[in-house]
Amino acid sequence: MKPIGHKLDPSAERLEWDLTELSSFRDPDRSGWTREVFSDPYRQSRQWMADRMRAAGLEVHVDPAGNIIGRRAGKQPGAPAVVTGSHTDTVDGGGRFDGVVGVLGALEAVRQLTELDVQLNRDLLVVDFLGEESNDFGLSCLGSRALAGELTAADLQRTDRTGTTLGESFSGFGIDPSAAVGVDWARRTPLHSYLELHIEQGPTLEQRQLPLGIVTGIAGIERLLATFIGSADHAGTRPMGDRQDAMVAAAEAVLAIRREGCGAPNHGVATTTRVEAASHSPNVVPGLVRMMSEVRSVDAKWLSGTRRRLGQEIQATASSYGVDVDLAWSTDNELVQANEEVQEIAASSAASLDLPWTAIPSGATHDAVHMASLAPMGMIFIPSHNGKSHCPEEWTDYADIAVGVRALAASLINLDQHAFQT
Ligand code: HGY
Ligand code: MN
Ligand code: MN
Repeated sequence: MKPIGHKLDPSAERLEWDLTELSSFRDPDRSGWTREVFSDPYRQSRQWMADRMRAAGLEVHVDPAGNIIGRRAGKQPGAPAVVTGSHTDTVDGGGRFDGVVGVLGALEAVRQLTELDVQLNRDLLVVDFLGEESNDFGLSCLGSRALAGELTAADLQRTDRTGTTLGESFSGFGIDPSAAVGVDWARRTPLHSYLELHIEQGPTLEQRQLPLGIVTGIAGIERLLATFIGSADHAGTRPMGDRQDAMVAAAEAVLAIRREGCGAPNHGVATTTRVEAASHSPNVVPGLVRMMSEVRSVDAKWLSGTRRRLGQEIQATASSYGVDVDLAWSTDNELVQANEEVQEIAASSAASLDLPWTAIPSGATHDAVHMASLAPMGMIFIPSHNGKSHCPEEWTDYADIAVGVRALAASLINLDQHAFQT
């Protein structure tokens, strides 16, 4: 590691200013710092982001999939680029740091390289990926998924709860859906590596009082949309022993999902995030109920059995209530391992700055999952206060973000010099 590392001194004040400004783009009708994909606050924030990238000296364009890309030219034009970035959309009721730290932190790293007159050999690309968060269409990581060639024409037909298709949402956002599906710049021009800074979104780093995590792998996610089909009845007249109550069958399934996650032998989580009766009347035995759940794990073997285990249990229980159930499974993303050499570079860069770190799996998914199919991938985590995320209480101290940016910048400098062995 060149002596430059010890000169890196990212500004917590600039980071605070940028994060505070970006957080002001929020949906006033929702809690937290809500800036969901395709929303007006998100649309307005992307012009601000492009302007901030330009102010940091980057050459900015928006690719056909809606990703904002800032380019810092390297000394060797044509050499495969080093890529960093993350997302700036949020969940409904989300916080100020998830994803944002990886984009604004990368901007601060760029400012640092420029202030220290560090010329990289390779182009450095800073990307604000479109729509990383899971959404009503049941598809996360829209922009990075498209870059990896994993967004399909069929995906464009997915509908949200209003019946709007994903393709219509792209169009309404000024993105040509077919161009998004066909975006191929990242597959036509080889990329050297991808490294993303992100909050941990869990309690480990704070509990262990460590400033950095080097991510070993990113959990696979199995998503379930279950439709329970019973028989609607008058809630006041239908005898209890003579019902086909879709809500009861769904309630049993919610608990089965929880038992699945609690039963994981090594690592696993399982969550039901939505149960909705088709009728919104309060005096009807639910005849049709939709349930949205997900199961995640870095244990591929265990995760591969979840559809079978849960399918059997949910079907059998529903049947005991005289309820049919349709189980629509989808793999949101496969389990992905971080590249060993990128992990080693991030770890040795941290060590060269006398920053302690630990290896850590990611239960959360990230754009890095899809970027891993385009270049050797790695992630650096910084602590989340109380391990909270996807809620207004999400918090990371600006000083901790600055430490993460130091590690990111040092790692990017070392990645720039690195010739991969594998
Ligand atoms: O769902 C996730 O893990 C990510 O925050 N989108
Ligand atoms: Mn995120
Ligand atoms: Mn998230």
